[in-house]
Amino acid sequence: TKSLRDTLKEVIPAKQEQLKKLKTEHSQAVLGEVKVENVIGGMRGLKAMLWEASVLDPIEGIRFHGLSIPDCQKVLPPAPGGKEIIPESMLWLLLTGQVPTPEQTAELSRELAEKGELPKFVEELIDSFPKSLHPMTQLGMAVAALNHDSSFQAAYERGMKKSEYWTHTLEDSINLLARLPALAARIYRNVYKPGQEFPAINKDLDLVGNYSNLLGYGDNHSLTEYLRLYIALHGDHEGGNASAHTAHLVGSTLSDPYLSYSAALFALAGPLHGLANQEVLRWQLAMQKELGDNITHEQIKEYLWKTLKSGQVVPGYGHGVLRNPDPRFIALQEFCETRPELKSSPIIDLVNKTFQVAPDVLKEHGKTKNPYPNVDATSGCVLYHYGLTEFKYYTVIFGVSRALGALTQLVWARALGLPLERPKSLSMDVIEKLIKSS
Ligand code: CMX
Repeated sequence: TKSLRDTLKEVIPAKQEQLKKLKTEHSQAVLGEVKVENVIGGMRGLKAMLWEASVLDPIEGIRFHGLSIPDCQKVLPPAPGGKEIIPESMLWLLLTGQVPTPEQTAELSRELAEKGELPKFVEELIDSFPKSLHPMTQLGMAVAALNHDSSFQAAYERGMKKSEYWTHTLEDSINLLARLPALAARIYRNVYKPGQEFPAINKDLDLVGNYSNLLGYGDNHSLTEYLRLYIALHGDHEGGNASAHTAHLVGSTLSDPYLSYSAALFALAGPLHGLANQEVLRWQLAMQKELGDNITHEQIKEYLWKTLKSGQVVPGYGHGVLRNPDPRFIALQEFCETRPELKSSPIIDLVNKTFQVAPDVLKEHGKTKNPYPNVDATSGCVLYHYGLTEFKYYTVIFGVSRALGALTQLVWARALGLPLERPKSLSMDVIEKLIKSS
């Protein structure tokens, strides 16, 4: 079977050629216009980044190299004994644009497991953090510290050729992905289950199999399968979202993948982005507490209005690009449908009921461009049902996942020789001048 590296070596030249052609033949072609609303509106809608692995359609949702989520669920190999997509097969697809065989997937799982141990000083660093330090802060700091062993940085210091950038970026990316489960699980154990013995990494298990084991949930097959699906699905959501964009920006300075992804994690830690799944759960539990059992649609509607009238957003609803229910939300809902224990779960029931009411309320409220749920509307609630109730930790799981897409792009950005990112900024005075003179 062909290795990941050899597959990449094969697919990179065609992409380099494609970029060269765009540069030489079409560099002056117009892709859109820049309006004042783009500049003052967080660059929404501005087509300004190259991102290879996935493209987000406002109506259809995400496609990974052209494959929709249901397509991926059909063709990407699961873990042995499992049914759900796993991060390894998603990573292979994101990196190469090809669907891996089960053997290639298993080989990648093994490589990740073999590289999964943490350096001693990183273990000690994590152990030294106060338990009260937010798990995302811990994750970002520990990922940055892994750059101690960066292959990219060492090769850069030695004076590597530009054509070697991508191989060292890949090397670091694989090492980082391999170490994320032990790193993220250590944070969980230290903060929430101190004093328990850490199991060793099992070389025969897939990445999430090991992650679940290290977290202490290895014997919960349903939760492990859910984590596989969730982490694979969440891996990439094109380039403009704050975490992916941050990794891309920082990587464009030739910071190594550890530093680039560490920066991305701090963008993910914001409540409008990755922290939303924790916010959703907090909000749904508060609703449950206030309204008690057998909540009616009418009561949820009132609760939604109360949230909106107090000036807060409804967490888990709306999106910067999507204008339809998020297909990742739908995929997680379908997962819940297949599991009797989730079908009868009060918190999942509340998520479903909220979904039946919230879009109409948000439409009537009239502010958000997208009144439908995003993936976070349910992701944390499933974890909660399975007993992973420490919701400050949820963004860390998102952080393990988003590494797939952000690191893939770093490999492609270096393989394609993309330059330092440096958009032009304008002051309001200059904008007014430009308007007057146009
Ligand atoms: N509830 C109430 N109001 C909302 C809303 C929601 N769920 N979503 C958007 N709005 C409001 C915005 O706050 C904005 O109001 P102002 O004009 O007063 O500033 C207005 O509607 C227009 O916003 P928009 O263009 O529809 O949405 P944005 O692209 O600005 O923001 C997002 C997108 C996700 C930050 C926003 O919808 C939101 O805050 N949602 C709740 C938090 C959430 O679920 N985040 C997770 C997103 C997925 C992820 O990145 O992980």
